[in-house]
Amino acid sequence: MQTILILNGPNLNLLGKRQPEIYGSETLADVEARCRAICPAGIDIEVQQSNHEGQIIDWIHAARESAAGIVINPAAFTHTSVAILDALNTFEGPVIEVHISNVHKRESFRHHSYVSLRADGVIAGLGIEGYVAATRRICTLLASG
Ligand code: DHK
Repeated sequence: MQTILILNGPNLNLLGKRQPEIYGSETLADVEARCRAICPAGIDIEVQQSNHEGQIIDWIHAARESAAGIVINPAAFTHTSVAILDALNTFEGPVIEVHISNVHKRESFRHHSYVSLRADGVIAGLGIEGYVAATRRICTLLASG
């Protein structure tokens, strides 16, 4: 069994309740159910969320041993965290960066991403369907070896 780690940064524990006009009304539990539903046999997902940068870094380090790919929505850490970029650079599998909203249509401070320097793909503005697209892409990459 291979695992895809789906990591979420600060405030995404409130997904579904927080600014639904921007982030929608579905929750992280919905993200988990939708992503698991499209995984073929032999691939499972693990969804994690933290409001703490160090915890996210620790999960990325653990993923070096336990995960085949990472889907990451670093939320606000996208725009600030060299440390999360450095952690992702220690991970050898595919990494897809997801933003629920179209960050390029929003404030200019959201236009820059440190994580994009490592990501193999970047998805923005598809709502939580972005997680599903990212998970599908990682499944494809894992299947192609
Ligand atoms: C989520 C956040 O919390 C913001 O800080 C980012 C991202 C955008 C999203 O669209 O998923 O700027």
